[in-house]
Amino acid sequence: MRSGIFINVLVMLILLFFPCDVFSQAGKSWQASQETVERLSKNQGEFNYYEEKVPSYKLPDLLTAQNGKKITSAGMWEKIRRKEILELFRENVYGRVPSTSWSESFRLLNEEKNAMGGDATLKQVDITINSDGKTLDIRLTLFVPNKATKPVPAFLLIDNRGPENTDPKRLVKSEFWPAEEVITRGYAVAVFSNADVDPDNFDDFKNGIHGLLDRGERKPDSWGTLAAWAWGASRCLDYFETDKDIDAEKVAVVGHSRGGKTALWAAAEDQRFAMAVANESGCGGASLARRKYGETIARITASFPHWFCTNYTKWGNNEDSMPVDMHMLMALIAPRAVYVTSASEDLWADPRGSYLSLYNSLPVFRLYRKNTSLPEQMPPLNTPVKSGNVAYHVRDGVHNMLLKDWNWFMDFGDTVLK
Ligand code: GTR
Repeated sequence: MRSGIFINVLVMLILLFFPCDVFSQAGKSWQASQETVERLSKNQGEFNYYEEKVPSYKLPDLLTAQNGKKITSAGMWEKIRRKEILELFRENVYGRVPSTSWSESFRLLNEEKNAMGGDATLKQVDITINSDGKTLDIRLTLFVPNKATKPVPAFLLIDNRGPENTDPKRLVKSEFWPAEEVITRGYAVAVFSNADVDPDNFDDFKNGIHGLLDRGERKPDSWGTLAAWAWGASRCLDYFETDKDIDAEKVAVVGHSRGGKTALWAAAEDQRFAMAVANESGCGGASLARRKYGETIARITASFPHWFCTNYTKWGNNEDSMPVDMHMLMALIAPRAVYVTSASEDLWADPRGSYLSLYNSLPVFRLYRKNTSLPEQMPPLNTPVKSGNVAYHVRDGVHNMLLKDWNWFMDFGDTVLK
């Protein structure tokens, strides 16, 4: 009798502390829980969360060049098609970096050899951009493992959540940037704040790096804020190339949400990045626009008009005419590594659309490594899938980046960065 009560209490406690879909979906290909679909549909009726209402669509062909020629080798991809697609993304989505000349310098502001109880060295570096006598500082915070005997690979976070997540003194610790855990795994861990490069508000492109480099009237393909942040990530990589503790050929750029969109574009634009991690990057990031599931182009360009180039607004409610879709963004990163993630409750960022984007980019990864393949079905909850240089997981829970996500990034890093 007493043991019956005990079991009942135990079951109740388990159900209380673990989301039901963790159990009901164990081992099965992930699908959105009906309860979440209904709840979100009720709260945000103008957006689609029903899989059965996703329109049929045809993705632009990755391997046919604009002149109709079929791309059959990595060489042809690099010489012809990759360049075409990169230009299409500059023109239609993120915008072009202006050609204004600038210079940069690095200043080590602080170095503590005994950080993290002796496990790491902390370096704080100001990257100063100079153009026509105006300057802008990007503050880079970096921990390097003290036990390393050679230059180490690094994870660089584009921080869009504010300094409370990235305390250099480590009095406040956050799973969003779990620096201790990354150091323990033998990587360097770095972060810069996106706001240093361009504050995240719509001020008609007067502040941040726009204020320094933009000249004349804005054009429909002038760079937006995401492209500016991506450019900032590349400046951190410039610094890594000068730091003998870092293996600059093995740097992963990591971002969450708007930072995830940025990480993908940073790696597409700058082929020095060895890996991109796009955590729950959603619309304008990994998820396929043509599915019109969750956040849409019309919505994102209305709520965040400064993120993209003006041309991008043309594709709101007109996705099928857009000359690119996001599988092509993943392909721009090939053959380097890409890790895409989703969270089970974060349907706004369209988990399935994010997986399908990666899945549909595989023909390009295969030009380099024939046997790269992912299952057609999404993997089960909390079960990363990886093949060659691509990886994906859908974690249980809400929109966030947690230690659990980072541990999987590092597992993948162990195979592609070490
Ligand atoms: C949301 C936006 C998403 C995502 C997110 C974030 O409001 O709709 O596209 O970028 O912000 O960055 O947290």
